[in-house]
Amino acid sequence: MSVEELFAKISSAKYCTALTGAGVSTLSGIPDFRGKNGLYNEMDAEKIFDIEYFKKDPAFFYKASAPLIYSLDKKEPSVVHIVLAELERLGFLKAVITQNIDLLHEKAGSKKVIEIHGSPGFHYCLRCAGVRMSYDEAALIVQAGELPACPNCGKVLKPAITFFGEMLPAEALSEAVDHAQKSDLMLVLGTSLTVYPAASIPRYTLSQGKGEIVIVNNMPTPLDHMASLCFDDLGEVFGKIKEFIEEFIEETKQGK
Ligand code: CNA
Repeated sequence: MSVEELFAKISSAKYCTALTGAGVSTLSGIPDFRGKNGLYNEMDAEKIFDIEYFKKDPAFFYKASAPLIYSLDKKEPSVVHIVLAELERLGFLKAVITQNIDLLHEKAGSKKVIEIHGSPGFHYCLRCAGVRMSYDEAALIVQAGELPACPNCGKVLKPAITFFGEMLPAEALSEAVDHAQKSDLMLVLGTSLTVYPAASIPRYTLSQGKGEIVIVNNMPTPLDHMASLCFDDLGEVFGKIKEFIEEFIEETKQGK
C-alpha cells in the first residue's frame, strides 16, 4: 500500500492515535537505544537510567545524559513530530502516546501528549516532598557542569523521567491504554516494541477487534505480523504525508 493510501486511512479513521519511540527523534539528531546507530552500541544506557545507580551516583547520570537530555534547546522537531502536530490540529489525530523524554512533540506543537516514561520537564527531590525545579533551570545548572540540588536538604534532584527499576506514571499509562482501546487506527512509529508495558499498548487497539495498527520502523518489531501495513523509513513516509496534508489544506481552501 502506498503512503497516499495510508494518508486516506488516517484522514478517514474515527479515532487515530500514535505511539512513538526514540526512532522519531533520530531525525532530530538524538540517538535511539536499539537502532542501527543506537546508544546501546556505545554506552551502558541501562546504567545511566538505573534508579539504584542514580541513588548511588547521580553525578554519573548527569554527566552521561548531558549531551542528550540537557541540550534539548539545540534540538529541533523532525518532520515526524511536525506532521503529527499538524494531524492533530486538523482533527485527524487524537493523541500522541510517547516513550520519549525529549519534549520534542510539545516543541512541535502537539497538545495531547501522553508521556508514559515520564519527562525531564521537572526535577524533584527524592527526600523532600513538594520540591520542584523546572527543566530550563536544571539544564542551565547541568550545562555549567554542576548538579541541580534540593534547596532544603542539598540532595541531588532527579528528573521526572521513569528510570529502569521505577514504576511508570500510573495516570499516564491508564490514559494511554484508554486511548489505545478507543482507537480504530494506531500509528506505531520508531519503536522497537521491546520495553514493557509500553510495547503492549498497540495490543489494546488490536484486541478491540476492529482496531488496526500501522508500523513505521526500519528494523523488524514483534508486532509486524499483526500490522495491517508496515513501512521502513520515517523520514520518507512523513515527508510524503506532509505533502498530502498541504494538498488537503489547499483543496479545502478552494472548497473542493
Ligand atoms: P529503541 O528501542 O531504541 O527503538 C527505536 C527504533 O526506531 C529502532 O528499532 C530503530 O531501528 C528505529 N528507527 C530509528 N530511526 C528510524 C528512522 N529514521 N526510520 C524508521 N525507524 C527508525 O527505542 P524505544 O523508544 O522503542 O525504546 C524505549 C526507550 C528508549 C524509552 O524508555 C525511551 O525513553 C528511550 N529513549 C528515548 C529517547 C528520546 O527521548 N529521544 C532517545 C533514546 C532512548
